[in-house]
Amino acid sequence: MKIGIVCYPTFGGSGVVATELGKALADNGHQVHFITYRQPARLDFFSANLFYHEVSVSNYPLFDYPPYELALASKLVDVVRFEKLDLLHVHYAIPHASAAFMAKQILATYGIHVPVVTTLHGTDITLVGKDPTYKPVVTFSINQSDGVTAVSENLKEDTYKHFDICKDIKVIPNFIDMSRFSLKAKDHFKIAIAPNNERIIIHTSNFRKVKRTQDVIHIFKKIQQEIPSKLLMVGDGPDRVYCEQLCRDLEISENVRFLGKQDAVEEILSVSDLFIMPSESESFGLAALEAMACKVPVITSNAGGLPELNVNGVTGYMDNVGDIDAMAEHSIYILKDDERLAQFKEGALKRAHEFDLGLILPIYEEYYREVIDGS
Ligand code: GMT
Repeated sequence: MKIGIVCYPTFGGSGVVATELGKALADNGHQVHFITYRQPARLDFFSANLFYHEVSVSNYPLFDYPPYELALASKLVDVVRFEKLDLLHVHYAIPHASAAFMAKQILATYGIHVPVVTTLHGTDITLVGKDPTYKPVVTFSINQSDGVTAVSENLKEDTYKHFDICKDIKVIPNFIDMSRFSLKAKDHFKIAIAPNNERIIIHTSNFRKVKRTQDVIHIFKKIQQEIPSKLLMVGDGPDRVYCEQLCRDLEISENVRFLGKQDAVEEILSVSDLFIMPSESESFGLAALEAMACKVPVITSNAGGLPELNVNGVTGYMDNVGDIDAMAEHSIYILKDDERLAQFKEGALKRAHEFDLGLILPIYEEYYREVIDGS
């Protein structure tokens, strides 16, 4: 198949899923065309089946807001016509689904039909999408898509709850490339971070409000009162500065390292003992799956789709959003005993295998064929 992929080319979960999916499809012999405003992170190598088309938005003094959606729609028309794409797969509804709809209408005037699959990732539904500013367009463009997928049952339910949707939504969970995300021998990292064999706790995110990153700091404060430990905060975003200040206020700065955005996150996960994700809302929790694939148990909130990933008492624990005490207690319980920690590590890894790329890729391929045949 010749597939066009539209996504945010950033470190965000939807961009990571789109890029990894595109790479895997290309490895499987499909021709994959990424159409976005920047070369996606993790797509910095040559592959015969991978193509990148940049959307450039020309500015004009009249525009306070350059019209990206129009530039994207025009680019989609151009790429579909000249590359003869069989299907467009857009990740994150806003504004990709409506740009694809517009492109589809324009292509019809050339007698070209291209089916569109929209994948809902999370905040495009739970936060931004249901805002009245965007809701009518999001509803319309989901209903106009030829295929719609969501990354968890919970996100599917939320979509039906908050929008007037007449389409079937197929759940295809996030996946993990186990050959990349696996335990790496990085003992020298461990010695540098935890010279006295302290436990290493990790959080990775984009430090947005929805991630409740300050909860991570409060949980860690309680853990390190009981267990010698270090905290690694990976990623960057608006709340990082508040987290740094909080560490100073709680006088724990010497045990916390802010590492910023990291390409090889699997190497840092490989030396970690526990991952913390206290999110307010999380449609799936790809970062937690990445941790589990590196044999790291997870303490998460029970928000959104997290119960579809984290198995209480096996891969880690889930607690109510904001319940810092319970999250700290469960962390201490896992970390206190070497044998118990080893058991949770095995549990996390075993569960991660259930989301192996090799299992999920054929589901996407079959769904594409179904949509192409039915449209
Ligand atoms: O909010 C983020 O972390 C980024 C966001 C995105 O759409 O880029 O991630 C969402 O999509 C991921 C991939 O499908 C999911 O694993 C995340 O759970 C989801 N984030 C939220 O729902 C907050």
